[in-house]
Amino acid sequence: MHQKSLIILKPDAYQRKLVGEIINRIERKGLKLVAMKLMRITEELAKQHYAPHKDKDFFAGLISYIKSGPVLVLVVEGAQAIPVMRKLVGATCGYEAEPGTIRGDYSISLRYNLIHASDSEESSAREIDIFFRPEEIIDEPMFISPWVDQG
Ligand code: FUP
Repeated sequence: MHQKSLIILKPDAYQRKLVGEIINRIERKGLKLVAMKLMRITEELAKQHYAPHKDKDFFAGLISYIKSGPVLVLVVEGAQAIPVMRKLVGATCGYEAEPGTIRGDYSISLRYNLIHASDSEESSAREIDIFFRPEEIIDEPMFISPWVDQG
């Protein structure tokens, strides 16, 4: 199933110059980049994006972290893009994530875990809507598709 996933390369990914490395992994896997925005997340956007966590004890810390510096927000597309991205990203906690995953290779922290990836089709649609207007999502055929996402 063809899906879109909303990805955020968080302030630690930007500061640690891991943006290129992470995008490289996403492209190498076969997913397509269809939107991208380097920005600072405002308090309002942060609260909207993390609304499902609003009652958690880590909410305030999470909001201040995501606002603490520039982030790269992306939409990636491809076959099973949501579960594929979750696998590439690894477990929430950097010190528990498997080596070979983005968090497993580059994070040793629960909060500073480098990257967000949508966890369902419902959250993906909600999150894409927060950060992008429909006309900002690129719809461009990829001529290598038949070699990448058959079956
Ligand atoms: P994930 O889907 O793996 O990004 O993780 P969650 O949606 O469960 O949590 C969102 C973010 O909250 C995580 F990226 C890290 C942060 N978090 C904490 O800071 N403390 C916690 O105990 C759990 C999550």
